[in-house]
Amino acid sequence: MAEALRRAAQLLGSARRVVVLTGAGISAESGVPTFRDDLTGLWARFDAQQLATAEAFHADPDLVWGWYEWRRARVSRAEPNPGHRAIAAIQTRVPDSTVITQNVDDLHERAGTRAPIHLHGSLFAPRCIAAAGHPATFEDISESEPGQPDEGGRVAPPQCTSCSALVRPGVVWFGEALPQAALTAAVEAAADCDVLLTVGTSGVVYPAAEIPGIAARSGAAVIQVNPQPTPLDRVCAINLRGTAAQVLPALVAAAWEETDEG
Ligand code: BJW
Repeated sequence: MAEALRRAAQLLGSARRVVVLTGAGISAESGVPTFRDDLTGLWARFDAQQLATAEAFHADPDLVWGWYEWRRARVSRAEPNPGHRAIAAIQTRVPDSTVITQNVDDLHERAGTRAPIHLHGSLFAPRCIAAAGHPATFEDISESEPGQPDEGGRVAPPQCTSCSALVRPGVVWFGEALPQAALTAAVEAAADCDVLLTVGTSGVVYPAAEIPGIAARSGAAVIQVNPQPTPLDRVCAINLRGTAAQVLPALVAAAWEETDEG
């Protein structure tokens, strides 16, 4: 690990364009459950097909909206961890860097990252189901309600005040297109970077999972931070097996200590 960290730090410290791609693992140490990890994963307790699809929302809007309200409340109480802060520090050190996240939380922003690209939308940007991309105008009563939504509790979604249609979570469900501008910007950044750092993603959900391969085929060094092996291992020049909050601060410290000394 020490030698792999040193090599990764050399690559990062000398890069002029860096892309960081994150998944649920970056927020795990902030107390936000991942999707697929045993025991802690959100989908160990809930059936994804039951909750994270447009079909599920149409079949049972209260159940699905309640699940997202529970997650929104949980994320609001969470704080960025040292991994999020190390990524913000990379952006400070390398101004021409891009942070791409599959996460629907706002922990990168709260750690100081400028304009992360959200490939899968946001828990904080609900929209009206009537028209794609139409932001919802609705009275958000959840902040004024006593208590927090329960895990698995049902909450009726609000209605759009301008057209009366139901309001839905502003996230990308399976079978839905990713926001085109976000995906284009992510692919362009990956094709034009020196180093791509992939952190805390299982690499099984497409098209996000293609992004490290795009960078590798364009000549970038791909570095992965994940305690577990993933299908992305084969496109990675370096695999750092550890958690984001442990590995990333050490990587950033080593990257710029070496550059400053050299
Ligand atoms: C740590 C750690 C620590 C733990 N530190 N690490 C090509 C091939 C096959 C299938 C497809 C394909 N292209 C498209 C598809 C279909 C589908 C897909 O990918 N299916 C596969 C699952 C088979 N993709 C889609 O449907 C996408 N849409 C699409 O392609 O549309 C096409 C279209 C075009 C035009 C018109 C219409 C359609 C949409 C995908 C949307 C994904 N949405 C979700 C839910 C978002 C809402 C919500 O939050 O509820 O996004 S699914 C879920 O998975 C969520 C995540 O962003 C995403 C990725 O998960 P992630 O982040 O990797 O988390 P985990 O839990 O899987 O992994 C955590 C990792 O962290 C693990 O590796 C741990 O080891 C690690 N870890 N602790 C560091 N402390």
